[in-house]
Amino acid sequence: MEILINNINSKLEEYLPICYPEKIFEAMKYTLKLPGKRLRPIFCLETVKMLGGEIESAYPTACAIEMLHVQSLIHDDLPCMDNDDFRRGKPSNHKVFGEANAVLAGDALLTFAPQLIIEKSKGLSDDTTLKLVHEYTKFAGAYALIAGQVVDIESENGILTKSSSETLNFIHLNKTASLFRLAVRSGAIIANPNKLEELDEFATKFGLAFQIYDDIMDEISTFEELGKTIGKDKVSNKLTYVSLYGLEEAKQKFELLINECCDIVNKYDSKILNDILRKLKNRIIGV
Ligand code: GRG
Repeated sequence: MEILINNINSKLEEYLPICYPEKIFEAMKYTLKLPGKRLRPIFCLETVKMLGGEIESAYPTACAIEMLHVQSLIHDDLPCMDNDDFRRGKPSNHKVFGEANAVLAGDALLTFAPQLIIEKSKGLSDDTTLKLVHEYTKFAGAYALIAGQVVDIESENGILTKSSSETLNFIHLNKTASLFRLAVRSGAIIANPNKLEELDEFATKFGLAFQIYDDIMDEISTFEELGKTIGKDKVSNKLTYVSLYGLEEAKQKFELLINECCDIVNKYDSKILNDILRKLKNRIIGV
């Protein structure tokens, strides 16, 4: 897994050279280069690999999805959103570059990512490239990622138009599962579209499980482990799996989903995806 992460990091560096005006590129690269887990690009590249595709052709898409993820983190940390001073163990983007540059850095990553897919994807047909950009725009926009964030903010302000459990599922399916779905679906589009539906089900379940993991970790983890402020959900009375179901039931829901993910991934050959699932499960449930 370390080799794959190093390859992703070198490609991220290669794909984003610094130009004039340097400040915007420095702001874009700052959060991008901090040590994230790179789960979404790994999911994209591993899908390509386990479906027998050419992994090199998928790096621009995998890196574009990481750029979109980083954009969402930079904007999520802004004072007008989740208002967090730390991300990936360091001061968040707006704390270093100011709010205006953080907004612009997010915008620039969001718009550069599809440019990267179009300009750098080698060995893919125009039809495949068009499908990849289409997936990107579908999952980044108001029908997915942004929808999740809007309802998340509304729920924090006490606005609930559906039941709490429906609202929570809507938020997490859109805010968190969207980018895992985008990653895995893109991999299937590159390598074998016949497997798209089954792997999309895996990514959706994983996205929900990962958000439950994130909610549980906010309760049980430390700043050192997570690299961001801990315990904020409880203080702000946020609607989370832990606040709605309690810690034990949240753990059970997490375990059920992770086991379902394992059942799908076991049909394929991916040591890396298996390792990720096992690591998350061990952290929450124990061996
Ligand atoms: C697309 C214009 C546009 C806006 C985005 C701000 C926003 C709207 C959405 C917020 C989405 C968000 C921050 C979801 C949280 C998902 C989550 C669990 C993030 C943490 O992921 P990790 O643990 O992070 O994989 P690292 O740092 O390891 O990459």
